[in-house]
Amino acid sequence: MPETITIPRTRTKPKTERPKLHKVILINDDFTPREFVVRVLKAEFRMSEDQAHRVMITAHQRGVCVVAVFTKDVAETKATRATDAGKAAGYPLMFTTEPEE
Ligand code: TYC
Repeated sequence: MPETITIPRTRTKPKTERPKLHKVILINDDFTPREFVVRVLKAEFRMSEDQAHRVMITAHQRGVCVVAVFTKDVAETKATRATDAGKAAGYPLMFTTEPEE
C-alpha cells in the first residue's frame, strides 16, 4: 500500500477588496466670487481659510482642483451640497466626483 501524501490546498477564498475612494473636484467658472468659493469649501469640507484659499486659487488658475477624497456616497453628497449652495446663491459653482484609479 503506497503512502498517501496530502498536499495543502492553496487559498481559494478571494480577498475582499477595499472600496474605491472618490475625488471631489472643484471646477472654475467666471462668475462665482472667490470669497464665496472659499466660504463653501470651509463650510462643506471643513477646511481652514488657508487651505480653502489655496484650493480656490488652484481651480481658478488651472481650471480644476481636487478638494478631497471620500467613499463614493460621501463624495457625491458633499459635491451635491456644495454645488447646491452655489445654486441657492445664484452662482454656477460646480463640484463633481470621479473614482480614484
Ligand atoms: N474664477 C472666479 C472669479 O474670478 C473664482 C472661482 C474660483 C470660481 C474657483 C470657481 O472653482 C472656482 N471670480
